[in-house]
Amino acid sequence: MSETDIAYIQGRRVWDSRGCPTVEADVLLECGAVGRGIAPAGVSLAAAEAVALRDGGKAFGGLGVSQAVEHVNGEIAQALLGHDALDQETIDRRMHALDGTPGLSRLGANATLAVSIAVAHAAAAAEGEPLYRYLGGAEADTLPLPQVQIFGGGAHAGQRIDVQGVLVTCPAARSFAEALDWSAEIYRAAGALMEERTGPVGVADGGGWWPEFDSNEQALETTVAAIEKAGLKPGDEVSLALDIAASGFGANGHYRLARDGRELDSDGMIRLVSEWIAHYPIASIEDPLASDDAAGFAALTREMGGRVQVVGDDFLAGTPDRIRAAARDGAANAVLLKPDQHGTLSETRAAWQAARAAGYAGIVSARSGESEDVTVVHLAVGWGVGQLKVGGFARGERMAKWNEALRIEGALGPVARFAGGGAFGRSPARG
Ligand code: 2PG
Ligand code: MG
Repeated sequence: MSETDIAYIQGRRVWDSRGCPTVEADVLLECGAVGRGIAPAGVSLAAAEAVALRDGGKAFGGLGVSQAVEHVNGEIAQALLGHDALDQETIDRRMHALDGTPGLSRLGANATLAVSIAVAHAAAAAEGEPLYRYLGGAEADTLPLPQVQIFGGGAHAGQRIDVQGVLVTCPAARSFAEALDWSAEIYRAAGALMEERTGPVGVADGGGWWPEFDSNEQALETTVAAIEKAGLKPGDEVSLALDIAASGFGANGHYRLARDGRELDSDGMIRLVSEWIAHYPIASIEDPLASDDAAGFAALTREMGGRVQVVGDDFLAGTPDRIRAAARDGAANAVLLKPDQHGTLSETRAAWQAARAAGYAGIVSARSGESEDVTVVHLAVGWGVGQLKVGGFARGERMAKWNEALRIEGALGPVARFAGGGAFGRSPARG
């Protein structure tokens, strides 16, 4: 028996930022070190994602997690007790083998992810290191470029506008802290602009302001106005990053914009996004086409990928096979990494390795349903991913993560670097 063997695992039901049930796991090691993980939950479900286990039935809209929690306390605990927490890969593989399905649907990816995260934290605690250092060693010195949501939209805001998130990113800032200072001023300015226009304004699921707009373009214009109102220069200092999440309003080459009733085919969607890129200081576009539109992704990336980062979220589902296939077609140049799409940290890391090998940039992302768990920040720094997206500049589950990144920057002190604009994905220039 070793000091870092798992001695005890405790699962329980806790609640996420939307008030929905989710799975928490605590892992205790023989040496007394403990770690905790909480599974997040999103709404944009890519076909290839790992599957969270929900109880169904009437209670909590069918979103209960009692079976997933039972699996943590039963089968998973039994299979992992006595195993070395320092060997994350073996532990994650064991959970997969125990589950027996490709998407972890039997045990629940919410159960396995909570345990996987808890194991990593317990192992780091046993080593006496913060998680980012445990994962990345002394090389883990780079704070990611943040994408901060100014307006929510799409499924995070009752489809009030089609675009799921209008975000800002500050590549010209000199540090992570400065990028957050700028984002905070822009967020405040956007709130003041909305208050002038429509009176008191609420926030959407990801912490961005509620998008009380008549068109997607108004949201983009207001964000540019907020950057200026904050005394910053759109384009030079601050750029827009859009999560279009086009699978929310399109499939089979057909897109329907709910706001203005426009119906577009894939080419029309590419034209619309290209116009936005021409008119607004956009540096990054995520899921500009539906996840089934690989040809559209390739065409848009050929056209625009030298100028902007083209991010595959639902399109790539963070899976190595899809990343490699997309890279062969030249579709997208960056991948969003959401640990719950994989169900274990080892698979999330494998996805990032596949992305890097294919020349893609990466963005570690929280989900729209979140908690006080700050693990994603440590993954971004520990794996040197370069970009981080955890939502807006409000709500505790968002601020917990921004604040954790500030703590890491402070702890690194003079050796801390800031990824800045070098973190963006770019396709090779054509011709
Ligand atoms: C996304 C995420 C985070 P969700 O699409 O990038 O904003 O949304 O977690 O709802 O899938
Ligand atoms: Mg997305």
